[in-house]
Parts: sequence; structure tokens; C-alpha cells
Amino acid sequence: MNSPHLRLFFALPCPPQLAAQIATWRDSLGIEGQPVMPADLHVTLAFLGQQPLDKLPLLERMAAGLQIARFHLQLDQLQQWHSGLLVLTPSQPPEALLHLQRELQRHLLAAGLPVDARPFRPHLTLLRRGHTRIVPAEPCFAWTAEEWGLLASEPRSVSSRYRLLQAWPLLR
Ligand code: 2AM
Repeated sequence: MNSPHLRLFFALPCPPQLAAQIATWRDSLGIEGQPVMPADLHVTLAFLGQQPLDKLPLLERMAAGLQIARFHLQLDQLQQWHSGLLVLTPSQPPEALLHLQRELQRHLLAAGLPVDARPFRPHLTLLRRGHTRIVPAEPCFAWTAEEWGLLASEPRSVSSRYRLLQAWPLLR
């Protein structure tokens, strides 16, 4: 019998107050598509795909061992990517964010877990299957990243929802 699996990824979950502001702004743009719910807004650090539940203790131990300083993230660009993905990105990703992603990737590789070979392009997905030419916009969302976490992506009738399994603080 197959063991139970979860579709896992590490991410920076967007703080609720900022997520509400971003979602209100996104909705005001009037772009058709499948909006990501405010509670699901995040920046992915590493996507692991389907993993057996018994990998969770290893992943949690690995994450708990990473000591990374908190950082400020300025989401200041609105971009349209492949297949109607509308995203917010930082024009200047902070070094601590890049460091966190690199360290995570290094530990995942060492543990024989899958890593994405493509360059890291930090982004927060606002909308999927968007129908628009890009609208002129000058977003300016300041985010102090104080924690990161392991999330499970769970299929729902319309789109996936994301469940935070565990979070780890970024250091002061
Ligand atoms: P996206 O926002 O650009 O779609 C959960 O699916 C999160 O993991 C999403 O933020 C998604 O990015 C990201 N992700 C990265 N690689 C993925 C992949 N191969 N399949 C699905 N999601 C992926």
C-alpha cells in the first residue's frame, strides 16, 4: 500500500495584515483570473512536491537548524509571467533572503531531496490564469520577514489551498 504523501514547500507566509492590503490592491486592478486567497499569499523558497509523511521530522530538523537573520523585502514590481501568472517581485531581493534560499537548497540536496535547478526568482503570486495585458502600476509593499515555514499544498475544488505545518523565526 502507498504511504500517505503531502505536497510540500518551504515559503515565507505573507503576514495577515500585509496580505489583506495586497489582496485589496490586487482586486482594485480589476484583472480577471483566479485570485490567490489572502491567507495563501507567500513567497516560495523551495518546492518539494509530493513527499511521504515520514520525511516531515527530517525536514523540520533541517529547518530548525538554519539560523537566518530577519530582513526587509520591498515588493515593488508587478509582472506577468508564463500562463497568466500575475506576480509581485522585489526589484532588489535582500541578501538574507537569497542566503536563506541557498542554505535551504544546500541542506535539501545533502539530504537527497529534490531541488529546483532553475535560478531563484522570488515572487508572490497574486493571480493565476490572469487575462490581461500588464496594467501600469507602481506597487510598494514593505514586508519585514520574521518567519518562514513548511507548507502543504492541498487541492480544493477551484484551486489549491496552503496549510502552514510549522514555522521558524528569523533572528533579530
Ligand atoms: P507559483 O506561485 O509560481 O505557482 C505551491 O504550489 C507553491 O510552490 C507556489 O507558490 C508555486 O509557485 C511553487 N512552485 C514552485 N515550483 C512548483 C512546481 N513545480 N509545481 C507547483 N508549484 C511550484
